[in-house]
Amino acid sequence: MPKEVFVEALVVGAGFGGIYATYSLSQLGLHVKCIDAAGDIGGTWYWNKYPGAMSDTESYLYRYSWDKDDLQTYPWANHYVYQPEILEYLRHIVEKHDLRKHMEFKVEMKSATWDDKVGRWGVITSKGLIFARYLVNCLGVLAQPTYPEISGIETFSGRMIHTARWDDTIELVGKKVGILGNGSTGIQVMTAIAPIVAELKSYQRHPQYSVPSGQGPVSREYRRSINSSYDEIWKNVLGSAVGFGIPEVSRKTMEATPEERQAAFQEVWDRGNGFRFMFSAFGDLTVDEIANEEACKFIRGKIDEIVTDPRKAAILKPTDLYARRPLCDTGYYQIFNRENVDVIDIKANPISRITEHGITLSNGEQHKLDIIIFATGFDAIEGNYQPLGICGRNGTTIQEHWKNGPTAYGGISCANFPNMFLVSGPQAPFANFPPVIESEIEFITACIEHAEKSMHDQQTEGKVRHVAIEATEDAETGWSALCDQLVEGSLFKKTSSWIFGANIPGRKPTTNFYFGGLGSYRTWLQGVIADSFRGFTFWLD
Ligand code: NA7
Repeated sequence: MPKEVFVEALVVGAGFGGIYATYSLSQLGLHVKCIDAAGDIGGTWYWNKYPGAMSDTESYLYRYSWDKDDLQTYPWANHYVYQPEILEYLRHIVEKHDLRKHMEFKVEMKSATWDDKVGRWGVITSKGLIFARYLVNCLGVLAQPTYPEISGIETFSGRMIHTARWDDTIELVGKKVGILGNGSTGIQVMTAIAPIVAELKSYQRHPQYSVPSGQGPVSREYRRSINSSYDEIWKNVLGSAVGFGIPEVSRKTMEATPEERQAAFQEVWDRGNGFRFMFSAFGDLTVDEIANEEACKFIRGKIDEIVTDPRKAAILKPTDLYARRPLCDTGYYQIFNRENVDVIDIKANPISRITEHGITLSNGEQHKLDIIIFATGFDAIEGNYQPLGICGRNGTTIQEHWKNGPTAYGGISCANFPNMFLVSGPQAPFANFPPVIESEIEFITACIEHAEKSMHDQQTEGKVRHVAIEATEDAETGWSALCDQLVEGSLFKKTSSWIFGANIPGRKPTTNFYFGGLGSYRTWLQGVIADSFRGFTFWLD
């Protein structure tokens, strides 16, 4: 990369969002550059290459909806796609649409400063300076891994590795492995490695509710039926709340008889998928504690049926609400029937320290380990922006702007950060990410198209040189208040997880998502466009 580069749009990040943003903005005829700190495309799926990494959105939806021809022809073998298949798919899209020419890797954005006088961003990267009229941040939702603070961690003589920084050269066969973290990531990696390691110990803080994913090969007939109804499928997904292609019912749990309830839970358990279990049997599991407890009882019953050792089963059974990101698995509880797999309740018996040879618990028990895996999650959304020096109008930094918690109008734009857009930023819909990302990028493209047109129209009359589009403070505050209001009554608010930033010690939990549903969000976006980009100012100098 030359020391100074001038482009019209800079896309930061080359994952699902960055690839589509690069495509969409280059379709407008803009000079676009896309950079990523990673060595290649993939975003989340570039980094999260731990054993067993799999999307838990069904394969037919874990792709772009806009390439209709590709939807019909691109192969997928199973109901869920594993990480290498997702990377292969994204590479295929990039090659097919000749997007690599816009992309450069191992280029990290360090800071970005808006210059009002020339109407553009000056972005300092690890490889030089890029000037861009538009800055489109596609930094991902879960990109900053978090590590636990445990005394003695630096003394461990074995290998320590975070799942989001996996190294393919790590040798697991026949090793004694300890793992911290049993969220989506932890349960995937444990299920994958249990058969090959000598010992696997899960140091578990909160047990999790998980249901079968329904993974397995797809038949030709199934594929044919999906292909023949793809338009209808996407129409339903884009109009739904969670965007997972599942029925979203309103039936109330306690209005069903105990037998009907059992049958309804059994049906979604058999079909598979975490979101199906949470939203397709009954419509009130996430808002009614009594209903929620019925689902909890059902899953606890399954754990008792699956796990033969009552000690392990007791540790694996959650007692709190079923109100975190719903998990699904390909045989997670089953691995605890293996003699080489154990679960340790570190709430009852905390880790006292990591030593040279392994982990010591508070009761003095010592576990010899060769490898410690951290599946301990991420500093979600905000965490991606905190290390960056993003400075908007009048020297406002993003950290100052978000001192009371991260906000963005429509999840997309911040007041005083002109011509800057966020994809999967704070307060975007809590729904299946690919269709959320597509919706955001299509809206951002519409904003930029409008801004460009306004600028060019005026330029021909010799009136202006620059354009800047940004959310008003009122619009951003209003959106944030709406997000707070929408999450009221949700049981998700009563559990601690990354969804509210509650996994970061010392951070005040905030509403990081719009809980109004994908369909309503898309209707809102269309309304904003129809209403002459309500809530945005177009500043022409
Ligand atoms: P999650 O869902 O944030 O899970 C992190 C796990 O790590 C969870 O089990 C945590 O326990 C555990 N954790 C975190 N810190 C510690 C410490 N200090 N000690 C012990 N255990 C700890 O991250 P994932 O990567 O699994 O999933 C993130 C998202 O990726 C997921 O929701 C999907 O959207 C895809 P806790 O439950 O907090 O007690």
